[in-house]
Amino acid sequence: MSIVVLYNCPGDDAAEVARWRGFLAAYDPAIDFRVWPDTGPVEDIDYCLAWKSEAGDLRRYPNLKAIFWLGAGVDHLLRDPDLPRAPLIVRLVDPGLTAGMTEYVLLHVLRYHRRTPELEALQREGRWQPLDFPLAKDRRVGIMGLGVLGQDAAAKLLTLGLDVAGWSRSPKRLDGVTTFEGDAGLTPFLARTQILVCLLPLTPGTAGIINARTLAALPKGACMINAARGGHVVDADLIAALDSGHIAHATLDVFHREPLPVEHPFWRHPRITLTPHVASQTIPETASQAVIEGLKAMREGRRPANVVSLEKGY
Ligand code: NDP
Ligand code: OXD
Repeated sequence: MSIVVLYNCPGDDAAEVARWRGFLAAYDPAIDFRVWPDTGPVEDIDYCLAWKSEAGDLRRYPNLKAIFWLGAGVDHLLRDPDLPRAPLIVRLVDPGLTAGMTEYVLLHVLRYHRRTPELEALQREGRWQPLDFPLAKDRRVGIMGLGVLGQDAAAKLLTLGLDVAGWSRSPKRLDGVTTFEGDAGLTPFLARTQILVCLLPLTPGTAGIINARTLAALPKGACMINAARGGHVVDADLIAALDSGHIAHATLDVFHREPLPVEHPFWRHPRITLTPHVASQTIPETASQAVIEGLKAMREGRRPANVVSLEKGY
């Protein structure tokens, strides 16, 4: 039976839409692929591919069976007070997205391990001053969030010989990784972490988790990388910790408001490296394969992988 799929990603350009259309047509040429806001009769829509869809829009489709969210983090979607409860929500888990994030984490962890921000500051001053760095085995990296992205980053960091720990909600056993869990595990995890990487989902339990108290629990001179969501960080607390020298440097890819307002102090802080939410990206070539696997499962009456738990919020 043919299906109707609505592509609902406001702001995507025509080339991006054409790539998605092409990949879905290659899977099943009979798919009726519609592009929001040209939905046609709303009762027709079986599945929605969505990213940053307008609040309230997704409840307009009474026969929607699943929402395929074209990103890993569903915080934007779950904030919609009118989100329909009936359709399954499937988040994006795809090798392209994972590889992009792991590249970002490796890039910035190595940058801190090899003290590159300090070398760059010396260059600006025209000073030739070699700096020591420890063996990788003596550099302690800590990843908040040991899910799909955290686990892949941890595995690749281990191949560089770094000392890797991770923190999650439920206990984990991962070869070579020192693991901590739950509220009780947070302080000991932070106490041993020289380079902190945040890869948590944004939920009521993780909002503001990088704050004065948790930053103070890191050793003096620690660096941090936030590639998850801006809502994890209390901005004023981070600036205070950087200004006091307790935190040496921060790399931030995500912000409370995006684009980051021009007047925000992060833009000009000498010890912040800022990137415009590009740690990883949804690339249709690989992401469409994940969506197609989900569509196949639904059409065959199976539960797709990576269904979001509304209870957990991720
Ligand atoms: P997963 O759902 O696979 O993993 C989430 C991890 O966080 C799990 O280990 C989970 O623990 C842990 N966690 C959740 N809540 C808590 C808590 N209260 N305390 C401790 N640990 C907790 O997510 P992904 O790895 O796929 O993605 C992580 C996030 O990365 C996304 O939600 C998104 O916000 C962000 N992201 C950012 C991108 C960017 O370009 N900047 C790109 C892609 C994603 P447990 O294992 O016990 O459930
Ligand atoms: C995501 C993102 O959640 O790109 O996938 O931020």
